[in-house]
Amino acid sequence: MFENPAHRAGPCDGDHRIKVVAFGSYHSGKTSFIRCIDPDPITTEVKSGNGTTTVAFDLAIKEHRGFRLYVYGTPGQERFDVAREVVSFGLHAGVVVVDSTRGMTNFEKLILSELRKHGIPCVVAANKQDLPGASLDKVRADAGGFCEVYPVSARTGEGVGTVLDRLVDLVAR
Ligand SMILES: Nc1nc2c(ncn2[C@@H]2O[C@H](COP(=O)(O)OP(=O)(O)OP(=O)(O)O)[C@@H](O)[C@H]2O)c(=O)[nH]1
Ligand SMILES: [Mg+2]
Repeated sequence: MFENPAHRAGPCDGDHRIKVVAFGSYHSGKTSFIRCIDPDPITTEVKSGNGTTTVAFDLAIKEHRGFRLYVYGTPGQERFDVAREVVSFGLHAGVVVVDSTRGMTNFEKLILSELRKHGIPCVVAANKQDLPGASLDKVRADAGGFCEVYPVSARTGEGVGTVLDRLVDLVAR
């Protein structure tokens, strides 16, 4: 997905714009994460079962520590792989949003290893920490010690600011 490094934005290039892309499996909480960043995001959701699902992308725009962050949410369903590739174009950093009640899926592990392979800064947001079945330790173990993992609840907003701080640090250093 990130195979052409020439298409990457590289380190933040002085214009103070940072593009972050949120990945994760179906219903891990990516759109909710985006809404914590920007209460009036662009979304492309359709009805799915009792809820909704993203079919193209979400976009949150936020001024943060002197940077303008463009945080894109991707579709979780694997059949939307083309949309994910298009939205990922030129990313500075990635965040893998994981449902901590189920642990990291194989798809999320694959995304994480692709990001690492291409040297793209990334962190894991261990989401849904407000739920009783959530395990931060399990997500940390699934990440295999290769990536920083932060506890988040996209329902309460807890931990989202810490993830943004860390992403800015990784890109702007
Ligand atoms: N309790 C709790 N529920 C959450 C949290 N984050 C998301 N949810 C719920 O999980 C469901 C899916 O959330 P979304 O934000 O739509 O997940 P998504 O990853 O964008 O889903 P797709 O676009 O279908 O891949 C919704 O019912 C949310 O309310 C959280 O931190 N805590
Ligand atoms: Mg979504």
